[in-house]
Amino acid sequence: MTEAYITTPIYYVNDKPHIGHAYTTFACDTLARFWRLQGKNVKFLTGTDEHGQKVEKAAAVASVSPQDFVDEVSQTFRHLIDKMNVTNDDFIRTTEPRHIKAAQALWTRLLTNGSIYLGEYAGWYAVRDEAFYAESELVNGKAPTGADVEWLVEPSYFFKLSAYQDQLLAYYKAHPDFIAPESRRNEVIRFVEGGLHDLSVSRTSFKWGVPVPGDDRHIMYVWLDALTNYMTALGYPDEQNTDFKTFWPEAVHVVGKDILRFHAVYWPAFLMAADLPLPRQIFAHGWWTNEGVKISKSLGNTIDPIELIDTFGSDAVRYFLMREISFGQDGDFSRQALINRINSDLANAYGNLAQRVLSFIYKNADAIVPTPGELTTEDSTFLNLPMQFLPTIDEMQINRYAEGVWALIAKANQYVDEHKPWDLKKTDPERMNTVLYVLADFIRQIAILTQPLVPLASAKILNQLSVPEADRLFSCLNTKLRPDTKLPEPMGVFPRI
Ligand code: ME8
Repeated sequence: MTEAYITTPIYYVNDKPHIGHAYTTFACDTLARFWRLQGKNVKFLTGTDEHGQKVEKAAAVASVSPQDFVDEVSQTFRHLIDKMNVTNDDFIRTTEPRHIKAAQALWTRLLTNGSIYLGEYAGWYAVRDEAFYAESELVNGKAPTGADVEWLVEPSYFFKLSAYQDQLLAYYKAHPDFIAPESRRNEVIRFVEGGLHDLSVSRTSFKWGVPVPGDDRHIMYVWLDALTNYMTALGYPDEQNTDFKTFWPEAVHVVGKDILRFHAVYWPAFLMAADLPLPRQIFAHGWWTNEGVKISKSLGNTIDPIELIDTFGSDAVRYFLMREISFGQDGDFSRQALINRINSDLANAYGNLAQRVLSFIYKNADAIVPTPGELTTEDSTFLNLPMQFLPTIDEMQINRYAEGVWALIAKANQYVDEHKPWDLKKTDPERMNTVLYVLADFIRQIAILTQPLVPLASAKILNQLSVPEADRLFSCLNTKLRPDTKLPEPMGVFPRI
């Protein structure tokens, strides 16, 4: 059995989840489900990033301790994944002892082998914002927020990032799939070719973080802390842990394009310095806008995924997000586009196919899978289509997979229209049984294929066809629906909006 390890970014808990978070998590869940159906041994991780100044500030604004604050907001992310019907194997929080241990172990390793050194960080600092600003960010000698700035020098640990330029470039070259899609890979290469500076990896100006081992005036830079989560969940620092040995080299980190640099430059450099294996791939997806406008809290146009799921159901929201844009590209969210997809692809195409065939069988074939007569060449060719489709998601193109499956659904609706079981009922009941059998078995295969994209509805359809749980893997596509199987009363699975 082959292994796969897929991760979402761990989300900041300074604010409530929005559609962008749901998007990445849906994509990872769809891939995790797909790989499991292929028979792979999958581990799927998501979680929350709970340290850093932003969180500390948000807690202060809410007048609660940072720990109480993160305990509460982290729950909203857990609540979201329950609503989304996500199949993660673990949920990590960076405030957990297992993670603090892992982050400190990585730090100690980097310090011991000379990859981290103590130096000084100098920059423009705004006390009001508790933030450093680059010279180029200042506006008329003030912070972009309008706060007064002072030149501040504070002790800081640095990671020797500058030493990894050649090694990183050589690695990208030797592993062309390490960063995907290709356009993003090229951006990263250009960035690294431009030269790398050592990276400040500790802070003394605020407290909410993982203490630096042996020097607790400092806390670890939140990204060094956060990136380690992917290994924590596999048992790191115990490198002999079976999960770590099995899954770590298979890691695929799915991230938004905003945080690609942290994952494709800093993270591999940290791992190289620590002499640890690198993940298999960093995949950066695109950015959603809302009705053409950038999504931001200050514009007040964030989209609440919980509200969408409560209104339309998790399958519909997932399907729309996966189908609407090609994975890697930017996309625009509009409620009307979502409703259009639900009505055309889910209700009219898929739902209608299942409903009209299954209720016809229920009413006109004694609610049992009919026994087919001899299949015509046309029947066999049709019934072989899903099998020949060979489920694959190449280059993470989930939308292409969805298009392929929906093309099969269109063929099935065409087959119903051409073979008109309702007419055959009067003229040729034996032929009607064959046509119904062929359709029922076709729908069984479709429902196996749609499981990663609309998991709840697919399960309902497979239940309505009395397909046992054990017979729902992709390897079961070429088995046959057993004639004479008793079928329950069918129910519609996709309401029209
Ligand atoms: O960056 N379109 O957390 P974060 C698409 N804690 N995806 C979007 C999106 C949008 N408009 N907005 C957000 C962090 N996302 C760090 C990560 S990982 C070790 C630490 C998604 O809460 C996308 O996946 O800001 C993006 O990368 C992520 O949310 C950022 O989440």
